[in-house]
This record gives sequence, C-alpha cells and structure tokens, in this order.
Amino acid sequence: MQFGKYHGLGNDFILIDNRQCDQPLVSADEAVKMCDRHFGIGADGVIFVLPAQNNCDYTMRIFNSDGSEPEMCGNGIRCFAQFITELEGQEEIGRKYPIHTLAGTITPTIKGNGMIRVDMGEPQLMAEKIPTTLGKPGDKVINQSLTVEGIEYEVSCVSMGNPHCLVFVEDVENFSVETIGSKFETNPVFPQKTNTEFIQVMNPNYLKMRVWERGAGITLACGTGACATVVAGVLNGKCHRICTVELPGGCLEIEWSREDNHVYMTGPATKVFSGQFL
Ligand code: ZDR
Repeated sequence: MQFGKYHGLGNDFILIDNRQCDQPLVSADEAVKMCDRHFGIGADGVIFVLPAQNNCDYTMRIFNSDGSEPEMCGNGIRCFAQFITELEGQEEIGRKYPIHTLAGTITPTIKGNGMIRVDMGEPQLMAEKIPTTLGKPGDKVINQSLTVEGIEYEVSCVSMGNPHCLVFVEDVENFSVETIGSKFETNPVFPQKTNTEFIQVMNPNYLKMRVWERGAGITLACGTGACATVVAGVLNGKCHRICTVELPGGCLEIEWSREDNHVYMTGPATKVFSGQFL
C-alpha cells in the first residue's frame, strides 16, 4: 500500500490515493494499525482521496486514529489539497478544489508556498445540529453551564460539520487537557461525542487554544476546532471575525465572513515522506 505522510501544524495524516475505487482501500481496523506510533507509520488519522461525487473534484473520507469516522477534518483537507497537487503533477496557484465530504462541499484553494486557504462552509449552531442535549432543539448553546468531574464550566457549542465544545479558560498552558479532555468527549450531553477546545484570549485578534480531539486525544492542531473557536469567540464577544488562533503546532488564520457566513481557514500543509505500508 503506497501512502504519503503529511501534516498540518503537526496534526499528521497518512494520505492514500483511492481514486480508482469508491470504498476506502483500508478498513477502520487497518487504519488504527497504520496510525500506531510504535507498531505502524504513526498518525492522527488516515485520509482517502476518492472519486468525485456531487459535482465536486474529489471525495474525502477520513478515519481517526481510533478507527471512528469523522464528518470533516480541517487540517486534513489542507493536506488533501496538497496531496492532490502531487497526484495531478502540478501546483497551480489560485486553483480551487471543491471536495465532497460527509459535512458537504468544502473548497480548498492553493495559495503557493505550501499554504492553503479553505472555505469551510457555514458553522451550525442549533443544539440538534451539534448534536448536544445542552440546549433545546432550535436553541443555540452559548455560554451554558456544564459540570464535568464536579467542576462547572461555561461552554459554547459549534458544529463545523463535526461537533465542537468550546471552553474559555484563564491559563491554557497549565490547563489539564490530558486528564479532563476525555471526560468532555464522552459526556452524555454529546450523543456523537465531541471535540473540545480550551481557549485563552490573548487579545481580540489572537487566541491560544489546546484541543482534545474526539477519537484521537490530544493533537498539536485542529482546523475545524480553530474555526469553531473563532465562531464561539465572536458569539461571546471575545474576538474579532478575523483572528489568529495559536495551537501547539503553530498558527491558523481564521475569518468568519459577515458577507456569506462562511468560515475561511488559512494555514500550511507539509509533506514529510512517502512510503509503502506492508
Ligand atoms: C480536528 C481535526 N483534526 C481537524 O483538523 O479539523 C479533525 C479530525 C476529526 C475529529 N477528531 C473528529 O471530529 O472526530
């Protein structure tokens, strides 16, 4: 099995050329083995470039490192776009690739120098769309109280195709993401589980965030999570619509457009190596 290994700010993925077949060439169980950092290649997920659907150029599917299948992956789709330029044998600056995902059509644009800008679509805010039982159907979940392990947090919820729970904290460096993250992920108020972002506001143009990802645990970056962070920041009056999000692996530039309500994410995608999995 040929693969490419990419990362977006340290959120790393195995990319598979699956253009000849409608179904992923590896099973969820095999993906778990490939993602293992000691017995496999090592990655946060496996991403497949599948044939086009719905008037798009390609279809993206992804398995998390635990074998679950998320609807979308923000850092992953930048790597996906960079991988396509390699498969197609040319990198055309300004070229847009509409990609069919389980979260609808997502469109990366090649900016050059390994940078990709992605139209991530519109955030979904209604409780049933996250999904969460923290609010009534039709209600937004902004600054609601949620008790986890006996501690009360004020949380906001945003779907970028996948679920995010956003928590603003005073000191993100010293916040115990490693112990509390999984308690948010599996909290019964999130029937599809959730990704959770812990955010410190440095100023209205600059947020620092650490993430616990559903199905992957702590990762160095999360693209959908950075988008959800800015949406929650704007809705809570904490940041501007154009904002830098610093993650452990580096920075993403996020814009929540007033004109079309879409969220735009700009950041790098970097190839590390290619190889053959036995
Ligand atoms: C967070 C993520 N890596 C990204 O960059 O958007 C997406 C991975 C999918 C996530 N773990 C989920 O929703 O299950």
